[in-house]
Amino acid sequence: MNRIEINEKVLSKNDIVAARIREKAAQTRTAVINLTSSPGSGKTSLLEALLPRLQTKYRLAVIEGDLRTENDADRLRQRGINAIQIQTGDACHLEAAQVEALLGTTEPAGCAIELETLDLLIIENIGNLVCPASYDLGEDAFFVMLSVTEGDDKPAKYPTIFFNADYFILNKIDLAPYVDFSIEKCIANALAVNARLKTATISARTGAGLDEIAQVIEDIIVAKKAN
Ligand SMILES: Nc1nc2c(ncn2[C@@H]2O[C@H](COP(=O)(O)OP(=O)(O)OP(=O)(O)O)[C@@H](O)[C@H]2O)c(=O)[nH]1
Ligand SMILES: [Mg+2]
Repeated sequence: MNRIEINEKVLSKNDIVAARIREKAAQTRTAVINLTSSPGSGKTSLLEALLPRLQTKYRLAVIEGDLRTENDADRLRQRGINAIQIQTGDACHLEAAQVEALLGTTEPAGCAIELETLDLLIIENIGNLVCPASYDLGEDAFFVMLSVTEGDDKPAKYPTIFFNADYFILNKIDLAPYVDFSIEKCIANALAVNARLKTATISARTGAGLDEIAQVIEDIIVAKKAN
């Protein structure tokens, strides 16, 4: 019997849609960031603190993912940020098709976000350190966040998301003196999983470290424009 060897990776349906988003964002030179963490690490707080100042320079929008409520999109809208909420019902992660449906790549007439008009699209994924790790959303950069109340062993326990991430943001460092958490150990655990990971320690509450994150995002936007 003749055997045919197939060496190419078989793309999942999600990968195919993510590739379409990436292609579209390449055409419009829009930087796309996927931000995820466990529930309540401070993703929306970071966006609330950071985006009003980035918005003075760049055209941006946010897609918010949660199982239920418009709370996070409302919080950002109150700060003048263009935000659209996806409610997944029971699903623990966003899929590329849900993002594409808002971008109008399948139905231009009904699109909610025009990539052509944006320098930056941030997707705040559902709070979960497991499922979002495996779903490409067509992003240029994948940010994973953790906060100091969650335990410094989490990168070792949930390695896939840290392995797939580009940036690791450790939030709520203002609370570090009050909890049993070693920042050094946590970062070492993250780097042991992924030595390429860039790391930053911040407090969305006090503003510590936010200049660095703003610069990282700006660099991603500028690199996208130059491509
Ligand atoms: N002390 C302190 N509290 C923070 C900080 N960042 C966020 N919080 C608080 O943490 C809680 C959760 O913050 P959110 O911004 O809603 O977290 P999230 O990751 O967006 O949550 P989900 O979208 O529900 O997963 C809120 O009560 C925030 O005020 C921080 O840097 N320091
Ligand atoms: Mg949130």
